[in-house]
Amino acid sequence: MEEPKKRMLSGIQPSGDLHLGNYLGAIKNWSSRVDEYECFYFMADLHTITVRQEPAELRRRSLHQLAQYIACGLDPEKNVLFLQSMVPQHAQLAWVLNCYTMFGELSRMTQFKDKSAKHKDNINAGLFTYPALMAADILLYQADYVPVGEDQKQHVELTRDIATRFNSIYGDVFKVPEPLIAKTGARIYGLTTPGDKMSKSVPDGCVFLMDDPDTIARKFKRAVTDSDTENPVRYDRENKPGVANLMNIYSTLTGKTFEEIEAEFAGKGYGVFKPAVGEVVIDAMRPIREEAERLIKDKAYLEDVYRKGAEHASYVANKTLRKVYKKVGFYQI
Ligand code: ATP
Ligand code: LTN
Repeated sequence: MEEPKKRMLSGIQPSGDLHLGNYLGAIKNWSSRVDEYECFYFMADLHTITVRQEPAELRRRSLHQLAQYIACGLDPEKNVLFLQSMVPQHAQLAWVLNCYTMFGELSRMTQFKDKSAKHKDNINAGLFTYPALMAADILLYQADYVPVGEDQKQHVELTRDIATRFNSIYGDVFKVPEPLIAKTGARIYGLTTPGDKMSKSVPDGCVFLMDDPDTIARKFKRAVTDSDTENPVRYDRENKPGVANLMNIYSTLTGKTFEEIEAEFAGKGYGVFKPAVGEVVIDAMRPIREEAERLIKDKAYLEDVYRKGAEHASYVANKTLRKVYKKVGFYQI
């Protein structure tokens, strides 16, 4: 008999429009794995409200982000794409797991410390127990692998601890998942702040998937480099972080090695190099933006994807939830 496919699961919060960092660091790699794995990808909107949101904006982004996922190559026929809040089992399992997650463990989470420092007026209980919800997201689907950026590794490790603790009391209920961390090559830094990761909170240095070509060209022209005129285009992450970041973007999108890029731009200055990187990004983003724009107009199709995705996800999630309810002693009829 054929071995069942391993499961892959990940989520992104619909807290802003998707950018080149999300694409190169996460989504591009997700879509390349579809034939090897059974894939579940979702918009983590329950997580998003741990920080105050404008309701109409959250609703808009939840639909637009789905259009962007599909436009990036996540085929809804081959991947289960869904919105977290449409699958009630996430919140249901999260409550149970809250009772198997320790105060001390949650207090050590870096994201909680960072976010509570950033939002001092809204350090709510959801922000604190966020990792128990994330554990529920993963464990409901018995996921084998969780592809995430470095920043989420700590949460996946806590998920493993919660699963192991639960299994040691009740037997093998949960698969213990492994984090899959994107290669360092796909860590993209801000164009204006090459010391920090590209982030939507610094929009000038952030290339959004929905930016038009002129905006992208302008952002690359303004990318921070250095004053080296001798031999400007060479890879030196330590001393030339801006150039290294641009070379990394160029290399990831063209498949060229750093040596090939150095040879291509030998004797040329940043006035030639920066627009060339911009052009490659414009060419890569154009079909994604055009397809996303087309899909956004087809609200009925997107809603149908969400409806089917929630149905499929809910069927899988419910099997795990039933087992958990039985194990902990909830009365079943
Ligand atoms: P923010 O822009 O506010 O920092 P974000 O864009 O990182 O948020 P997340 O939902 O935390 O949003 O990230 C979604 C996925 O994209 C995660 O797996 C994350 O690791 C990855 N990612 C985000 N930014 C980058 C980046 N600059 N380079 C590579 N991967 C990234
Ligand atoms: N916490 C993640 C988003 C997220 C997630 C998940 C990722 C929520 N649930 C489950 C992987 C698996 C973030 O902020 N990027």
